[in-house]
Amino acid sequence: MSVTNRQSPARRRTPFDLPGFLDSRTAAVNAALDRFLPQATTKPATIHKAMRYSLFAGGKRMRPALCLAAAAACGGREADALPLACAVECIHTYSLIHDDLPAMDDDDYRRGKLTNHKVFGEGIAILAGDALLTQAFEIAAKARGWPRYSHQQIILELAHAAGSLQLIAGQVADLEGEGEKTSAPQLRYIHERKTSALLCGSVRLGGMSANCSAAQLKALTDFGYHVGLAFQVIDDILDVTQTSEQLGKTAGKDTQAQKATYPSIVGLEKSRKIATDLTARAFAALKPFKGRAVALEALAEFLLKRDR
Ligand code: GRG
Repeated sequence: MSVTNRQSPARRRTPFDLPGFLDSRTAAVNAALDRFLPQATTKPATIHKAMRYSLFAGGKRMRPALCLAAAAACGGREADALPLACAVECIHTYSLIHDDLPAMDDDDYRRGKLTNHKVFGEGIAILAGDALLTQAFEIAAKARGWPRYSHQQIILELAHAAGSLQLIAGQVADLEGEGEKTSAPQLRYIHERKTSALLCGSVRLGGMSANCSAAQLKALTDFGYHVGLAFQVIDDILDVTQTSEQLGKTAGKDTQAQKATYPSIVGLEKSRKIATDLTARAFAALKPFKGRAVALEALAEFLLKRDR
């Protein structure tokens, strides 16, 4: 796999500038989030401070990047995808705040900083998560609209990814599986919902913002599903191979909580192979884009090789 565009040598362009893409898109997403959210001084200030604290704590912005890259693959305009990129980041950040709570993973650090409840207390952290989830739907509802896909379809997409059949279902299975023997299919069930659903939804929403065809949406879904699964396998690997400083969150938590992970079930080497195979499946899904999905390809490769 290579991030170089697959074209005949005569027409081959320079390799895709992923760092440049990530820097510019992160800046655009941060500026838009800043506009969409109430100011930190808006009453009641505590909740807006808490929402902003986690949202601007330095996340990698991978879901927005995937959303914007999918829009680009379909020839869309960044301005049409930006509200949806922000909406998925709000949902993601809410899930992290709640996941870190004492009743869930009970973590002290996230994104290299103290977790929301450690700074603002449990009550405000719960409310900050709730408010970010709600904010996501407000941002999507207020967006200008997209010719081929209605606001209803877009809102449904967000609700589906975040709801009790996907994100929440994954978290429920994860909680209930702690300390239990988990089979590989059950682990796949958890990863599909806890992680892949929102990543896949981010990709699909990017395509939808660009008025993608049904065939393009199918290809993006295939891509997002496999990239999402690879993302969690890599996350599991990093949990046992990296330090807390590198990750910006407590390393070794999965082992400590006796959570089933790919490394704990099949070992590190096989886990790496699984992540590589899933990424290859993601690449294959992009074939219909005939070289126009360079940003998505570069992101898939980056996510496979990431170290945090
Ligand atoms: C609704 C309480 C509740 C939870 C939903 C998403 C989730 C379930 C829990 C979050 C914790 C977790 C391990 C989720 C899996 C997805 C994942 C690997 C999140 C970390 O994403 P990154 O690495 O984080 O993109 P940053 O901080 O860079 O945005």
